[in-house]
Amino acid sequence: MYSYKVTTLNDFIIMRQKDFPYAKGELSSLLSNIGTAAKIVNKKINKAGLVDIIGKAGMVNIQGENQQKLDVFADKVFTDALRSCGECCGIATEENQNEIVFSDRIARKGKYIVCMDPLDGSSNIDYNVSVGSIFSIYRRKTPRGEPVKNEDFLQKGISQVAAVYVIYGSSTMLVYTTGNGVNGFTLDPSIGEFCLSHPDIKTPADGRIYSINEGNYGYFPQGIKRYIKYCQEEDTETERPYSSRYIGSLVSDFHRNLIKGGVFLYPPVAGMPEGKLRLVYECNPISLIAEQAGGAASGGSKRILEIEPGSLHQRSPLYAGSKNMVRKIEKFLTA
Ligand code: AHM
Ligand code: MG
Repeated sequence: MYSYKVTTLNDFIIMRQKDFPYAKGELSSLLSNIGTAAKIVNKKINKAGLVDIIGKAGMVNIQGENQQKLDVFADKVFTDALRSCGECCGIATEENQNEIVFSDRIARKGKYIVCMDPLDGSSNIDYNVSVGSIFSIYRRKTPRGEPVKNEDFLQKGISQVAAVYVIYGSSTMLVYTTGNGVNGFTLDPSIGEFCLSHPDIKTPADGRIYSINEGNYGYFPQGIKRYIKYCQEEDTETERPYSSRYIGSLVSDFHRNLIKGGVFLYPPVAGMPEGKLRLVYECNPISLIAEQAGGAASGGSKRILEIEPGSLHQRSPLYAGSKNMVRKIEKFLTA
């Protein structure tokens, strides 16, 4: 039943500012700007099929992938929002080879940098399947006033001050952490506000869902092949066989498992020895949210958040979700 006492994203962000007594509200303002831009992207996604926004944009991004019109749209909306909010001095995005350093007077003094995948799962857009947006926020390292450098964007995931994802699903949700637990907000289209719907999300330590593109089975490391067989075996005590669920949109697959319990896997595959997902703007923010919800995230042999990025678009295998499932995968990989 809908309660009329709603806590909007902005109310919540302001309430939580008390957790950071020395902060001056810049991060709050940045998060709130991401929320507003997400509403604009959401509106467009909702109209896909009716307006000229589905299909290829006719350009190829740095990953060599065909950009979709919505990729380009979402990238522009979030870039413009971050450029103009005054708190962000530069961004890295899946759609650009190099970081973008904001040069105007106010942005130059911004405290934060943002790494983002503006529209994740874009191969699903044309078919009305859920997609998402992912953000990883860091404090700048270069002194304020000076243009930020590549090193500012190559910080370990552990240094993130906040991580956010937006899921454009059967409803639209924004989930974020500032290192103090994870909270989820559902967009109420009737008032145009993200409202607190999933306070203090905790993911089950054990789950019964494994999410992986099994079409690539032949290429998986032996440990992952053995883990999949383990998931499929019958065992009453551990309630196996587990269920296999794979949408092909990281945010959606991860979000379902976060709430229900489960694990998302993207291991190395043919032609992609480090897997497909990008460390800086996909694996790191998802991993911070997983850990803050009591789950875990591993690259196989190392905690994702402790990997030192060498380049902006570097890839990493990702095993993220319920803690005991992630630990089990690590054991299979080292056995
Ligand atoms: P994208 O950032 O180009 O959209 O690619 C990332 C997506 C993830 O959302 C998803 O987990 C993965 O690619 C699916 O890949 P595959 O089709 O190989 O299973
Ligand atoms: Mg992506």
